[in-house]
Parts: sequence; structure tokens; C-alpha cells
Amino acid sequence: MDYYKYFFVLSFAFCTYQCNDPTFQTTELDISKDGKPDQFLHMHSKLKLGTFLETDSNQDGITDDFSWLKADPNRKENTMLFYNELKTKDQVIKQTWYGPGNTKLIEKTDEDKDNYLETTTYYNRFAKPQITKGIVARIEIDIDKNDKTDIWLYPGVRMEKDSDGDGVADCLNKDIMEIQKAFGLENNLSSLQSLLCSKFANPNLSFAIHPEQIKEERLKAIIPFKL
Ligand SMILES: [Ca+2]
Ligand SMILES: [Ca+2]
Ligand SMILES: [Ca+2]
Ligand SMILES: [Ca+2]
Repeated sequence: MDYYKYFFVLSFAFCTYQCNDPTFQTTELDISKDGKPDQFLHMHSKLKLGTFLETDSNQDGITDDFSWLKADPNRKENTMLFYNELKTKDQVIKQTWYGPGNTKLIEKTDEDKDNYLETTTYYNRFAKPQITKGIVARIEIDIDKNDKTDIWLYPGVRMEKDSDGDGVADCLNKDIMEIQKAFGLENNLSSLQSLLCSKFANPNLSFAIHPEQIKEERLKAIIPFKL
């Protein structure tokens, strides 16, 4: 978690710096074409590069979508995304980190809307822009908000759980239908938590403990371990 804090401090310092610096200028865009600007690209005046993009995605006059990027307005196809954050009512509801080629690396979300981003999605190498299917390698959920994963989901394959709270996966459920049903419910966190789980006869078979065991390309996350 220190990584995230470090990143935020850096990002915040960067934003504060650029907002106060006359070498940065803001370009306003009217994406929704209603005559009011709803997107603000903060550009480095000399480099002519966009570094920070704010968007009011729901047209309520308050920006809610923030991207840290490197964007040349004349070569939009070369835009590099680094990080995106979505907010609602001043609460962060989603954070996404990107890698080379704007491939999604990690996404943190608040599924139960309690202002704690308990769900982390780790993407595979197929998570390129515009691709939405087959890109999730695993999902980790920290149900009790102690920064230790309680549930690991490997889509279409298995769920692993930490049943004794030591942060180490110790049991397994491979009933895909049951897992998918629980995951689709509104109270999916508690539904997943209540599913039965069988102790590992051999902990070496755990994907969470031994991601090197994973053979299927789709299930290989770019970042194999919890950050
Ligand atoms: Ca808004
Ligand atoms: Ca939450
Ligand atoms: Ca936990
Ligand atoms: Ca455990």
C-alpha cells in the first residue's frame, strides 16, 4: 500500500506544481457539445504536451474523472496514459494504473460503496485499449479492510480464500457456477465470503501462493503478486 501513498504524494505535488506554474496552460473542450466546457487539458506551454486531463463526465459542473498522461494534441494516437481516478461526491471510487501501450495493469474499486477500495483487479497482457473481454487475470478482495487479501478470484477457474486471517490463501472452491452467481449479486462481497471452501491438501497447488503454477496465459497477470 505504501506504493499507492507514494504515488499520490507525487501526483498531488505534481498537480499543485503545474497548477501554480505559469508555464502550464489549460485548454477547455466541450465534449458534450452543450456550449459549456466539460474537459480541461492542462498543457505544458513550452513542450506543448498535455499532462493532466480533468473531465466532468456527468455534466453536473464538477470534474470527476482525472487522468495523468502525456498527450500531444496533434498526435492523439500517441497519448500515453499513466493513471486515472474516478470520483463521486469527493470520494474516490476507482483508480486505474496503466503500463506501456496504455495496457491496464491494476484497477482498484469500491464495490460495496463504503469508501474503501477493497477490490483490486489485476490484468493480463491482453488488456489493451478497447479490449474488454478476457483481460482479467485475477481479482483480489480485502473484505475486512486490513490491507491483507481475503479472496482471490481466477475468472472461470477457481476462488481461493484466506480462512484464518493470516493473509495467506489456505482453501479452494472450484464450483465456477456458484462463484459466478455470488460475484454477480449486489452483496457480492459477503456472498463470496460465505461460499464453502476446502482446505488445500497441498498449499503448493495455490495460485495465490505460487502464481508460477499458472499455465493459462489469460490468468497470468502482468503483476503476479499483490502490490
Ligand atoms: Ca461531474
Ligand atoms: Ca469498499
Ligand atoms: Ca483482509
Ligand atoms: Ca490463511
